[in-house]
Amino acid sequence: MDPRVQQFMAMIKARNPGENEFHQAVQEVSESLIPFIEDNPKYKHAKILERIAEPERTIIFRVPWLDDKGDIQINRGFRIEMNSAIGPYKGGLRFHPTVNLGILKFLAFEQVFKNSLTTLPMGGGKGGSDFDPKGKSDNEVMRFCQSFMTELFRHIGADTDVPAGDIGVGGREIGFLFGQYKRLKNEFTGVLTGKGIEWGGSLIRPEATGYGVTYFAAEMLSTRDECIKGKTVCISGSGNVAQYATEKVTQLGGKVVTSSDSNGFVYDPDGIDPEKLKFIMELKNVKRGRIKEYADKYHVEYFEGKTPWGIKCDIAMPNATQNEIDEEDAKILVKNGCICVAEGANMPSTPGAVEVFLKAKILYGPGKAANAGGVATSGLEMTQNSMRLPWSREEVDERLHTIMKNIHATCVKFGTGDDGFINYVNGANIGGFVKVANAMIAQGLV
Ligand code: NDP
Ligand code: 2IT
Repeated sequence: MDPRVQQFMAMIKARNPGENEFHQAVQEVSESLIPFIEDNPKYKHAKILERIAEPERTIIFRVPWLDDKGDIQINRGFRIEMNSAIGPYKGGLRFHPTVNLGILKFLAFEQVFKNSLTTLPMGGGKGGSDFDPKGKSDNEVMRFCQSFMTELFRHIGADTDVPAGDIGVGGREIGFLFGQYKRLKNEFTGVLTGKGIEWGGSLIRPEATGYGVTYFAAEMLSTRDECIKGKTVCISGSGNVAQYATEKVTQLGGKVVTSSDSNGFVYDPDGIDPEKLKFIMELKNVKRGRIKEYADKYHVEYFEGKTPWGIKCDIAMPNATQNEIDEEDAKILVKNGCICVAEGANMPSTPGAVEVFLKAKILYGPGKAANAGGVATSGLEMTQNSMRLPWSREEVDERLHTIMKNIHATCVKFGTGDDGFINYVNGANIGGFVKVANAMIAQGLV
């Protein structure tokens, strides 16, 4: 390892003990940025890297709520307000039993660079809770959301901090959170994104991350005169991002052969067509069932406790969670002829896996670039809320598509090496950094 990175990471680890995912995210970024900063000493003198890795504010709070039996439950709530140099804090809320400070700090840190790449004026933040929505009734989820917002409301605002969804937080949860915010503040504002279309939401926001990651994959493929049409695609996850990535890949003529959840994956060699996708959407968004039921219904193979990376594919889209592709998985993907990895999830590839992809010189699009379509469209929802005018589906989709092309162009600009290989990791990290760093310098010691 570069001794400068080693020294920086020793400081980060000492200041943030036990926060492994945060260390991982900071290390990946610092490997790109430290050489860049050496060449651009104004960032070094201003200690931008040291400042950018320290949240502006961290809020941790108790969330008590009553379950259906009348028993008291206690969860922990968080909001990491990471960086506001280029706009209000912006980023999702995750409700999952694994949520802790280190995971949310990694997500908030990534969000700063991602939001900068979108070209829209949004700072970075992330929040959530160790609350597990699985197996809870709608009423329990509502009571939890109301209690969570009863503390969070004092820290957020349309011009201050604008949360949205992430794992375990979809339309239902955003509705309950928004309702409680409105009661407490007596204000109808764009304080959350991912709202319902009847009450301030944007068309295409539900689709945006999955569509965006597919647009990004198409851009990457076009650098090698390739396209989605005719390609076999392995997708992990079966939630929001996975569903709409499956839809868009299929629309563009690709064949999605896998879908998964935390219990296992299904392999459908004929492809998940629109009718089968409708079944997954009903299963996951309404019945809240397990992906195994797909295998029972369509008589395809189900692999309990496994991830889909052993299935031969041209394109892999990890759309579930962090560190879901390890070094071994990456080697198998490359060996099986995978030419493109586009990350719908945040940090789904371990550092060892990333190294395999970069060494093999395949097209590797890291999450902070490839999945930025979700937050970008949240930014477009904020714009529409400010104007008090909604845009059509076509208008939002067109803007999303343009933004994904621009993010790709930024990665090409900052990531192309002397041999012509586009290192999208460097491209996204440096491209996202410059705007935030310049804004921090301009605003003085804040
Ligand atoms: P959802 O909650 O809608 O779906 C998550 C999916 O991933 C589910 O299929 C879930 O399975 C699976 N999953 C979650 N945790 C794990 C785990 N520990 N191991 C295996 N599988 C798991 O979330 P989203 O689709 O919104 O988010 C997916 C990823 O995309 C996350 O990394 C998120 O940060 C990222 N992302 C989301 C954006 C958005 O707009 N929603 C924007 C950009 C990135 P199960 O149901 O069994 O838990
Ligand atoms: O990781 C992400 O970019 C999100 N979960 C979406 C954040 C947002 O504010 O829309």
